[in-house]
Amino acid sequence: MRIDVLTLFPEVIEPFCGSSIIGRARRGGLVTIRTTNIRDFATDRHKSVDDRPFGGGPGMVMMCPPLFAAVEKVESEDPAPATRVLLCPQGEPFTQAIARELAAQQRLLLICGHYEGFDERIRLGLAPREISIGDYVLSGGEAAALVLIDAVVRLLPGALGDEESTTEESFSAGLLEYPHYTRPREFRGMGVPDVLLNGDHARIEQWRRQEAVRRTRERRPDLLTEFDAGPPGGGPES
Ligand code: 9D3
Repeated sequence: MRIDVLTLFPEVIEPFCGSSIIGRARRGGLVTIRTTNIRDFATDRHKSVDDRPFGGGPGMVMMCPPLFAAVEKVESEDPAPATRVLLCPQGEPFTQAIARELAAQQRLLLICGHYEGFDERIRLGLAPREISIGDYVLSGGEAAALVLIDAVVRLLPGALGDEESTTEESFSAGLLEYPHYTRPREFRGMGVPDVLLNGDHARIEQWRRQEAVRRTRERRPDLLTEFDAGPPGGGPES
């Protein structure tokens, strides 16, 4: 996969994409990630990338010419068609299902803004998929692009080590994680549930599933299917 990031702050994108699982995937040739500074495509002597809104009002608006030039230049570097993504608060809420869809593409082109908004003709002319990462206000699209890259790259075949990948498909899919413990057996007066210490793997698995369901019911009831949910009002395990 190739991912291009169009941004005014390439220095924010680069270190994150060199570290951890993403860095390893890059070094292993699973993904090529390139950043392009939209400002390099400004056409006036002030290197403008934004301007005041027609009709007045607060803030600045990202203008069309530099961004279109950047998109055309970057897309011309590789014949594979790119799935264009505009990171913006008005976009479709990002989910694991969208991450899976994007991970199946050959090429992604992510566009980050840093202004009150984008000139509407960016949407008309580039027809990007618009994605938001949630209902809170960021100062720009870069953090959202990093979230998306992280979620997508770890899904590429071979990106996760053997140990990391197996947990993904485990019985707990769709539930929150069960509680984890490691050494020491006692820490500042806090112990470890006995069931985890006596080696009965069937009971351990049963306990973990019960705790995962309990936690999901308490914290994220919206994730529970009817099958997981148990009787309304909670059964004996709550
Ligand atoms: C405070 C400015 N807001 C006025 C109602 C509009 C606004 C414009 C630009 C709010 C945030 C931003 C910058 N945000 C993003 O570029 C962004 C974002 C986000 O803020 N939240 C969740 N997902 C995303 S993806 C891109």
